[in-house]
Amino acid sequence: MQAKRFRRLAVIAALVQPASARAPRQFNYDESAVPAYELPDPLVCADGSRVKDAAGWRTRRRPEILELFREHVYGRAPAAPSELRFELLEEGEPGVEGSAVRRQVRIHLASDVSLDLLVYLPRTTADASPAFLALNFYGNTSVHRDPEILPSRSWMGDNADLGIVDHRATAATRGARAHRWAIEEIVARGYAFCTVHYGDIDPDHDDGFQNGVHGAFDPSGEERPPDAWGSIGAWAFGLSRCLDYLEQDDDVDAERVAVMGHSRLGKTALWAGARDERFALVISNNSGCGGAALSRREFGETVARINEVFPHWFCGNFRAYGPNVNRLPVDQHMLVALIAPRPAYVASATQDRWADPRGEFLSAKHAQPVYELLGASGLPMGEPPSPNVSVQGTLGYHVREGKHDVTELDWAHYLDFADRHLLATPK
Ligand code: GTR
Repeated sequence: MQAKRFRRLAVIAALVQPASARAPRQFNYDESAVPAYELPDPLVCADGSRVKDAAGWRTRRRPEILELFREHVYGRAPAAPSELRFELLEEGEPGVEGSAVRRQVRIHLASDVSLDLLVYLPRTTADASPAFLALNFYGNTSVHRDPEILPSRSWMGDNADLGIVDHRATAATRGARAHRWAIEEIVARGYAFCTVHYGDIDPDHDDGFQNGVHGAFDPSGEERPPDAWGSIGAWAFGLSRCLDYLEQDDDVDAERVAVMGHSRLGKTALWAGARDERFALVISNNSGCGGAALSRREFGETVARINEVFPHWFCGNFRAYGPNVNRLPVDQHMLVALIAPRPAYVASATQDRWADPRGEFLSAKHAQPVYELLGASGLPMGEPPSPNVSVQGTLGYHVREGKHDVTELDWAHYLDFADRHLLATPK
């Protein structure tokens, strides 16, 4: 009787929980239950021929894979806007130890869409510094307590803990996510740190693509094609516009910019690096499904579920693969392969099983044949390393102990990886 009552209570509790908290229980977390799958070969073209050299990869297979991701996963983004304009909002002595200058720049994309880029420059004797560029979830003010950071003007996800109500930042958001950003360490190691609030580019909700860059650049009055860009495509487009700015900022070496992102913004960093070859290095932190995790493993979050809960992240065509992921002409190892031979780092967390740590490792591993074809090393390990240990070749990987987050340990590995690849070949 008692057991029955508890069961009923559990059912009621499950029903009142939001879908996001409830759903994972129906998902597979058992390695032995991962279905058998065959990955598309990143080196075999659609016509069945195998590319045998770097030229074949560059001219045939790479464009083909990029096109497959555009058509079936992230959608097509427009070209850089002709109206792009940069406005210096503020420059001053930063409240960040070890940084020489804080610069805040408004990047105007269209008459009513602009991004506020926050830049901390390191103290350095070099003419131009390598940089980390990352999108943030809760506005530039959330990344550090520096009182001069300008508050975000755009949509952000409600978060009672951070004092965000009605999608607007309040004083409470200042520094609220500082633990995720090792800014002092980044500038101490000679890198500029650059960040933009992702809501400046496109609000993260299923709004029919009326606002943000979609509202500004999509043809009006036309039905959306099934390969139109979703929000990940939009955020990646925004990162490229930040790089457009950095290209003309003399204090930053735009040929040595690492793009980094966490979670949905890790998916975005991978897609940004795949489509824009100006990014010198790419870091995916706990990006999971639609990011570094192999879709065909269906471990943790699945393609069906991500399309159901976040229909605006991808293009319409991606939805068709939920019920049959094996029909996808790509898997996510090919997204990592698109970054080759540039360095790419994938990181997981032991408790972040929703993001499938093993599937994230395998994506990097299965991108290796492309790196090797291009004369770069891959990942110097066949199996995931012990927790917290970083393995680094031209591909890097670690699985941090703990939950879905970004920590100092993650940054320590990213900085070592960046030092190895971006500082070894200064301009
Ligand atoms: C989850 C989603 C993941 C991940 C995460 C995040 O709800 O299922 O794919 O992107 O959100 O971005 O925080």
